[in-house]
Amino acid sequence: MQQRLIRSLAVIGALLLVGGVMAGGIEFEDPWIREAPPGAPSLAGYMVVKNPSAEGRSLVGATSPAFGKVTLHRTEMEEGMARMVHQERVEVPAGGAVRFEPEGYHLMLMKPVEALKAGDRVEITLRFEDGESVPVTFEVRKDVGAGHMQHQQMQHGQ
Ligand SMILES: [Cu+2]
Repeated sequence: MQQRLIRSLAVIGALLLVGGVMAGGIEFEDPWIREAPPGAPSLAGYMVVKNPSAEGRSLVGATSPAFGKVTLHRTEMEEGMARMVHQERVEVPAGGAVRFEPEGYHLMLMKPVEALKAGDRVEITLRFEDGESVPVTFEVRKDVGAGHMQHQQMQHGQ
């Protein structure tokens, strides 16, 4: 009887974890990194940043022990060419969300310390303008959208 109760509690705990990471009112959903071929100079990280609070928040940077440098990027189309543009800040409006996804905003993860493969977990600390820093665990995955452009083939703009 007691064992069944413990098992139910474990299931509830797991469901809460699936719901996303909560920190300072900001919620990070589905954080993942696209697997890249070994030796790739950079990888891309994606997630959904939700801000259920009544105040707008701005993401201004990120760091990770797994990468030499992490910056905020956005892919923009210019005359039919995809181009990555560095973002000083990404605003997450009150009661809104910003999607980091292929062909849009992404975390540009440069100079990986070691090759990462699907299934690996990496911690990236996201920094907000108000000084709050939030560590988030990202999972490395193979890209599911085969139709997507290869990130490495795009031009880098600053
Ligand atoms: Cu980029």
